[in-house]
Amino acid sequence: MSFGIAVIGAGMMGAQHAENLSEIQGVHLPCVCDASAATAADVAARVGANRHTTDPHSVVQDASVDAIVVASPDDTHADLVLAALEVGKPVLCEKPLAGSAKECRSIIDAEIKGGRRLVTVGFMRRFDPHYLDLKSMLSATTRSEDIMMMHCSHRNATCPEWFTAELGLSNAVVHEIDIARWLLKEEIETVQVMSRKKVPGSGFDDPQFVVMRTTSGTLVNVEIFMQSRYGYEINAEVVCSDQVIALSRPVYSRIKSSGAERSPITDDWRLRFKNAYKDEITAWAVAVAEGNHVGASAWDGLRAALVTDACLESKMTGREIVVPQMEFPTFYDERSGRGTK
Ligand code: ISE
Repeated sequence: MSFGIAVIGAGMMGAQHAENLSEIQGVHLPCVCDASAATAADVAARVGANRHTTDPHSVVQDASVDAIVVASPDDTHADLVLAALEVGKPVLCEKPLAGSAKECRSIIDAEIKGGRRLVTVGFMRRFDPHYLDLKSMLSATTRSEDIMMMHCSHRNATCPEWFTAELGLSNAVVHEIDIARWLLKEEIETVQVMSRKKVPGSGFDDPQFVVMRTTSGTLVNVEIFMQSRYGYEINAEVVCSDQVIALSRPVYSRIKSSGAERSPITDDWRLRFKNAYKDEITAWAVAVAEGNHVGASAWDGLRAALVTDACLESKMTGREIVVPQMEFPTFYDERSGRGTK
C-alpha cells in the first residue's frame, strides 16, 4: 500500500522535498500546502499531488496523510510539529525545530507524552556522503581525547534582503552546531560570537565568528559569511594531536583554458547538498512507513536551539555564554527501540 506524505511549505526547500518524495517508490503525495495558493498549485502539479491548499492545519487533519514534511518559515515550525504530534503523525521538520529552546522543550514534552518518536529534524548534513566519510575516518583513526579543534566555514553567495545577523546564527550556523555535536559525540558547553566591523552597504553584521567549546574542551570555530559573493562553500577540518582530517569537496569537472585550470563552485546549497537531501528524505520515508525513527531527533533539535539561544545572547552582550546542560532522556536513546508506531 502506498504511504501518503504531505508537504507544508512549498518554497525553495519544500519544493525540492516534494520532488524527492515523488521519486520514492511506495510513496505518494496527497497534498502540497503553501501560504501562496499559486506556489502550492504549481508544486502540486509538478509532483502529481492529489490536492493543494493554503491551510496547513487541514493537512495535518487529512486522513489520507500518513506523515508530514514541514518546510514552512522557521517561526511556524513549533506550532505545526505540535499539531502533528497531537494526531500522532510522523513529521520531518526543517531546521531549526523551533524558534527557541523553550518551544523545543514543549515539543519534547508532547512527544514523550505520546510515547512514540515521531519527530525528525532536517539536519540533512548527517546524510551527506562527505560528512559521513569524515565521521567514519575520524572514528576509525582517532581517539576522542586526541581531537583538539574543529574549524568550519559556511559561506553563502548571497542572502535575501530581509536576512539578519541573528538568522545567520539560527538558520545557518545551526547546521555546524548540529554537525559538531554529531561528529564529536559531545555537547557544546560555551559559545562566543564576534562580528567584523560593519561592512559599508552590507546591511547587517556579516561575516561573524562563532567560537564554541565542547564539554571535553575541544575548540570549534565557525566563520559564517552570508554574502561571500563568489559562491556557496562549506568547509570543515578536524585537527587532532597528530593529524588533520578535512571534509572532502564535491567533485565538479575541471575547465582548462587560457593557461589556467578552474572548477566551478555552485551558489546554491540545494545543489551542494543534493545527495544529502535525497538520502535524508528517502531514509525517513522508508523508516516511518515501517514504524522506525531515523535522523536527528527532537532532542538534537533542543540541543541545537540551546546553543543557538546562547549565540544570540552572546551576540547581544558580547560575552561568552554557558550553554545549559541537562540529563539525556532515555526516551531518545536509539537503543530503546522506540519507533513511530
Ligand atoms: C539555508 O537555510 C540552509 O538551510 C542551508 O543549508 C544553509 O547552508 C544556508 O546558509 C541557509 O541559509
